[in-house]
Amino acid sequence: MSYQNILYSLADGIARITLNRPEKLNAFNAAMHGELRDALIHTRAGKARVLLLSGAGRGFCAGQDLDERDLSPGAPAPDLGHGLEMHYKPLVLALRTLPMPVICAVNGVAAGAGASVALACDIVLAARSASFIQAFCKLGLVPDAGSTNYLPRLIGTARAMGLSLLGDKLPAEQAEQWGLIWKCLPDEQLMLEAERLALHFSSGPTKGLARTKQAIYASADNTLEQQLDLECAYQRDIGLGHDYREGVNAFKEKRPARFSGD
Ligand code: LHQ
Repeated sequence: MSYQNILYSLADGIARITLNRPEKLNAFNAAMHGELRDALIHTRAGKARVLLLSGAGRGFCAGQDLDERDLSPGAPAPDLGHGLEMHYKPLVLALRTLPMPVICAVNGVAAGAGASVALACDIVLAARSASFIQAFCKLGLVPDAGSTNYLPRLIGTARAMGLSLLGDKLPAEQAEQWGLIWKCLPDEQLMLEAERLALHFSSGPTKGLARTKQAIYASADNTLEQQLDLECAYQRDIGLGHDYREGVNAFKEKRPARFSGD
């Protein structure tokens, strides 16, 4: 597979996607969206057990490529909703529903929809020099690609509102302190830790981990009773598979488990 706007590989259960337009801080254009869609389909259909997403160069992603649209006087009014429907909504849903852990290594600034896409991932690591910017308000826009869902849930209304209405830069260290991301790491350790986690998940109980992320995301909309029912259904399903049996037997035999992912 050869792509122009991303780097992609799938080996030993680890799928890696690197946004690769470093001269534009990896801003999304239509071509990159097409390639991401294709790579995610391949990841889902292939033998991947974890996905690692990161960016090339000094930025993670500066959001929508602002050069892609002609907004000069006289140019036709754009339908921004169409772009969201066509590109961002499928991307966010593909990441959220991928049946495996998705790690995001935020190597530099994540702005606008770039921040949203990072926060759509299951485990977000960030370099100490990275930052998150809800840049939308600077363009007169509403936060999109899921930001209005993630931010209040992760950090509460007051902080979500402040970040979204002001567009201030949130340094990675503060993002970790606020609970927006999993971990902030020294720059030189970011990819080492991301790769360590990817390796860990590549031999993990993938089906159980996929159900775990599904259950946690579903909890935002469910009552306690609905969530108890969901846990019951998922656990019943998982209990029929190989990995539960292997996990318990490995525990009893005092050896590391050899999970197959089923
Ligand atoms: C860029 C971009 C960029 C193009 C940096 N596009 N070139 C929107 C509309 C439609 C529908 C769907 O949804 C959305 C969602 C959104 O994502 S809206 C938000 C769009 N993003 C932004 O508003 C962020 C714009 N970028 C910035 O504010 C800065 O570049 C940040 C704060 C990210 C980084 O600042 P610096 O580190 O100072 O870098 P820089 O500004 O010098 O950027 C480096 C280059 O990248 C530069 O090009 P140049 O040729 O001058 O070296 C920028 O023009 C280019 N670039 N972001 N989004």
